[in-house]
Amino acid sequence: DIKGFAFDLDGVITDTAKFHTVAWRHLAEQLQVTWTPELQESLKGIDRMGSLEMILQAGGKENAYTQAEKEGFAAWKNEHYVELISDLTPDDILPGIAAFIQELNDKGYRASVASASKNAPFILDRLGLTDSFVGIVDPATLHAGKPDPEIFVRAAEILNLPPEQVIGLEDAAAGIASINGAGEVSLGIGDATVLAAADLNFANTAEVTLANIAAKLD
Ligand code: B16
Ligand code: MG
Repeated sequence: DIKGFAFDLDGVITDTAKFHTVAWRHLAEQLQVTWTPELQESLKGIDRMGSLEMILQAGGKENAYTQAEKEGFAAWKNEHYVELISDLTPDDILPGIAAFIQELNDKGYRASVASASKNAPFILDRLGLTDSFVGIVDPATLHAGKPDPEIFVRAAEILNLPPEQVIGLEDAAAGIASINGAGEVSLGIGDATVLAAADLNFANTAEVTLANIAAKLD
């Protein structure tokens, strides 16, 4: 029986991807790396330094900068990003997700957050959701980010549940791979061809309810 839910943040609880895109794209332009929709999609769920490496690689510049320069670029992107997310309010929670989290809280399901974002506590606070979760995995303590299973393994530990009693919710292929590797039930939100590895697929967040999940689990 399912007793808990591990939530990705960006793309599941709120659409911060658009702000990541603005900030990364600005940096890419400064570095003369061409921005493409494929590059944009591939950054979903990937941690900050990993995202920067993918951008540099896309432009053939993976060996062009020192580690200190790369850390400077990542910090510059994050400053821009934090500026963009500082206006978030509870109205920025994706459709249906506030009601779903309320439903989980009311019915005694436990929920945790498995986000690659070091800004996750700030974002949850802006959205008024901090108290809805048992806990948040601190991505700074991970050995490997998504698609490695570690972050979703830790999210189940926070819930104090075995993985098979946990559903992981994700919008990114890297995240679905992490959930599957952790032995949890994977619920993909978005394009079912991109998220073909998910156990359950939902086209958008508005469809995510306990009743719809139960219907698909049969
Ligand atoms: P930060 P998620 C991920 O969030 C984003 O999808 C990804 O684009 C971003 O690079 C990553 O967080 C790190 O974010 O720079 O704020 O630490 O989807 O795992 O909730
Ligand atoms: Mg995501």
